[in-house]
Amino acid sequence: KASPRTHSYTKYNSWDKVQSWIASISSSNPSLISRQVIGKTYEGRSMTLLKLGKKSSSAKPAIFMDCGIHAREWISPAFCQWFVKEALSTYGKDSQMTSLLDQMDVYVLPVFNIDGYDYTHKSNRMWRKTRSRRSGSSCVGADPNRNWNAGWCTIGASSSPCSDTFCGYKPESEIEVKNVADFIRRNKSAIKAYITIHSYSQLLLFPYSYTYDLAAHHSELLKIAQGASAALRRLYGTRYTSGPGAATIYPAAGGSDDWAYDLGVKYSFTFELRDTGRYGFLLPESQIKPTCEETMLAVKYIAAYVQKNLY
Ligand code: PAY
Ligand code: ZN
Repeated sequence: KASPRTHSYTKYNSWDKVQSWIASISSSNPSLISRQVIGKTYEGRSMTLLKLGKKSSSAKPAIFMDCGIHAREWISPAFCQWFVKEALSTYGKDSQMTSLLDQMDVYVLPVFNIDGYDYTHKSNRMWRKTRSRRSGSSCVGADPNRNWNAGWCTIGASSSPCSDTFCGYKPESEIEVKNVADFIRRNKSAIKAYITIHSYSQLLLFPYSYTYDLAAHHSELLKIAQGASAALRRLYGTRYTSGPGAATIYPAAGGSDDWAYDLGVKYSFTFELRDTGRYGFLLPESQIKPTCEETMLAVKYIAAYVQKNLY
């Protein structure tokens, strides 16, 4: 069993490695981290959610962050692992992290689409979707970022099971989406921010993607995204573009950020990490460290804003 110290944060770890890391890191520091299984994937793997935060006798507001909705976006789970490590190692040293974990809980789902992630390591590096099957179609999986109940399958999604953007047979047809949606619904009053990590394109997106209509909190979300992008850029000069999904990348219905926002989670963001296409999904391992370091600054910027603007 890998201890959190021997785990490599600068490699793209297989699901088996991530799974043993989840077990060891959550038992390494019981006063700051705990874990809970929120359900199983289609293929039966346990979806373990980590909760970071100082134990408190009263209810704490929370941030929910997931990585690896799309199987091939390997830098994304690498970032969630990095975030957990950094949170634990800087608590008590970095004043912002200390105050964040004292006052709030941060839920981290290290790999959302575990079946797909495992498949990209073993069979097809460019797989994007889940691995669900249904009789009547020989095509496998649905797009877990088109399967949420937010303008479901109306635009930028396909109703064809063989498409890479297949929206599924109905909203939350994918068990992984249902498990996370159920958790967020159950904890709706605590969850103040939703952050989902994708790659690539270097964008910081916020609602909406299912419509060109501006979100009710558009100017506040834009201001936060621009502040977070500026913080990120300060480290290595990496340029991000901020804006609503539909106008900034493309219209796409059924996404998790729009769903969380419409549920009432005001601070809802989608990161598209490095790069802008040179390597795309095949970002070299040598870029894991700088990518994670700069992304930490943006995520911490958003967290600090949320902490100061609880609602
Ligand atoms: O919010 O509009 C949104 C979602 C955008 C992402 C999506 O298609 O779900 C963007 C893509 C992603 O990360 O999956 C971008 C990558 C490069 C892709 O596959 O096109
Ligand atoms: Zn993605």
